[in-house]
Amino acid sequence: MTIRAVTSFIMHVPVTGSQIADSTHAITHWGVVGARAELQDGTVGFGFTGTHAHLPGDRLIAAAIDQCYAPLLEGAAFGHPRAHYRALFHNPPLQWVGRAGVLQLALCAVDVALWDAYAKRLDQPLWAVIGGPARPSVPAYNTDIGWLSFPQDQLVDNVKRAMDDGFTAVKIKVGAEHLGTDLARCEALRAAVGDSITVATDANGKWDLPTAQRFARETEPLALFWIEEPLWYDDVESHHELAATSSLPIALGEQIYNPESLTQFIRRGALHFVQPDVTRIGGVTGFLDAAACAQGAGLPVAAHAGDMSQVHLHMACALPHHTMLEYIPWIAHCFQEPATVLDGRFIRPEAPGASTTPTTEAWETYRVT
Ligand code: 0YR
Ligand code: MG
Repeated sequence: MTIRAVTSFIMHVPVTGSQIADSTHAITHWGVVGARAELQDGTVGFGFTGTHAHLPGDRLIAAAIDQCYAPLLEGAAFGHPRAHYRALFHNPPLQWVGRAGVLQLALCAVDVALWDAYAKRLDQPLWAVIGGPARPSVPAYNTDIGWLSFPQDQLVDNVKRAMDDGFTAVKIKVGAEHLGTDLARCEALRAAVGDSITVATDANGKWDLPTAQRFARETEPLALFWIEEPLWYDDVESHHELAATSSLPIALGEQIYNPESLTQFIRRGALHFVQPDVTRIGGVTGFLDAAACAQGAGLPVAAHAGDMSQVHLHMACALPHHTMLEYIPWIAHCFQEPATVLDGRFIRPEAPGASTTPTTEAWETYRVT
């Protein structure tokens, strides 16, 4: 069985409303930049990375798929996705310009496409191929209600509406221009919804150490579930210092490109909730390695949804130490098997593959070149 063709695609899908913002980014569309891998027997696998729909950057990722990875796969025997990953990652000229950034995002898309094809050929959902199920459904937390661009009243209303829909966990963005704004929003939310709801917070890498320490100290009575990316993404020592001086758990991982970098944070006790993302840390292959590192350290995994949880739902169904999974509904309708939440829980997917096959309609509506 050989790999017949690997080709790139770019889709730009509108976000809820017309624009949303966190502390660092304001976006109008989610970029689904991916690889389509076709095997000799007609099996087609899809995989993608997630971007902020910046077309010049997306074109670089697509070019890396078409020009760097496709030539190494086309005509080759279709093997285990892990073996392909190893060969593509350690290809000497690509390793020189890769390991992170554009090339790594491209490789992630390719890896997921190969896992999708692999699972389809076994006629099993991906969670079964990687050793699941560990659970019949997965608790969801809603991020789409809590953007920093929402005024405080709207934020509180959104969370109440999410609770009416069955969510018992949410994440709100922090990292406003003034810390007082963040504190007021967190206090208002806790006062409005009571103690029963899980409230996580996400600063998207905005703060310095003293600001994060003050946030942690002043929100202590609010029993927040975690602070995500309080500090610059690569700064292990400052996260270590924050962990050592505050009781607020730290979550991070969405900006990390490989399991080894993640392990630096784990070794230093610099995080509590591990948030790898198939779209950045090395596809399904890198994610499974990262999850094993977390398991060895006794830490829970809570995947970041660069894939809007299409693929991560399979990870969460298969891994016993995966905790709640991020819910952002922007691109679910683009796939033949959309990641679906009912009563606050993701339903287990059942179709063969990684739930990454786009519908014909999405393919025709959202593709850009
Ligand atoms: C929007 N989730 C995140 C989005 C999201 C970002 O900029 O990309 O907020 O990926 O941090 O936890
Ligand atoms: Mg985040």
